[in-house]
Amino acid sequence: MSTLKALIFDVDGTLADTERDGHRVAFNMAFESTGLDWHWSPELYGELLAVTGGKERIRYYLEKFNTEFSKPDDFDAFVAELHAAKTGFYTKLMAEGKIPLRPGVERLIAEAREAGYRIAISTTTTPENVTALVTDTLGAEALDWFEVIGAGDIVPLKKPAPDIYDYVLKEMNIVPEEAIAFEDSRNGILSSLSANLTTVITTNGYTAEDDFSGAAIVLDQMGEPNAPFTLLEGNAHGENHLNLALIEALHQSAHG
Ligand code: XBP
Ligand code: MG
Repeated sequence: MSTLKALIFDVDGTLADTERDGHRVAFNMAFESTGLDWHWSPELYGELLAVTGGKERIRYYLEKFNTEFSKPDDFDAFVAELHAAKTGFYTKLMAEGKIPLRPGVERLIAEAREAGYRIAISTTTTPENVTALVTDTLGAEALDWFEVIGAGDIVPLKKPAPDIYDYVLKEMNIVPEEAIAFEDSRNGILSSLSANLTTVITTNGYTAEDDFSGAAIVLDQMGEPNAPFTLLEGNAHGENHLNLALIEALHQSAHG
């Protein structure tokens, strides 16, 4: 029997619905500002999400969807510059405050902190993007609430590899049995399960049809007491929103 000590959150799609109206829009702004005639529609972006990481996604787009593009000599630098421009646009969009946290996220984080749980972030996105989202939704002081923010290129392999979760666990000096992960996507859960973490899934528009085999529970959202989640898979242990009682019960079922 191991004690639950930490909650580790994915960012994109889990804390906020950032992909369609945040990242995608910022990529398109970067393409335009660089003089490229590329445009990623919401549908195409859904296909591009097969690959995590913005730089990796740009490469995947050119390999699979825009093979006519003649790559500049220094292609690595081209991708890096284009992606840096995208990060600039994304953080500006966050500052405009158009992307709120998903339902229940702020409440759950408050409950976890109140109860003395350690909290951390494990994400594929660029660190500046996490700073922008957390600051613009919870306030600048909230950055200190997260004991570790594992993000972006800090590990060589992005999700679905377990590396970013392994990194966060190591930095927190805990074993997987002492933590629980919160994810929204197939690549996310492949990463967290490979790191041996019990995983709670909240789906979103892009991931509702994903295969979440191995999840402790699959919900459409964390929900609030007066705006409950829909249970998609698993046992909600009599709860109608994702609270600590449910999280502890899921952890207990996995490790009890
Ligand atoms: C998030 C990602 C990221 C963002 C873009 O995946 O795949 O690449 O879409 O961010 P997850 P960057 O939620 O599984 O961590 O452009 O900064 O890479
Ligand atoms: Mg995600």
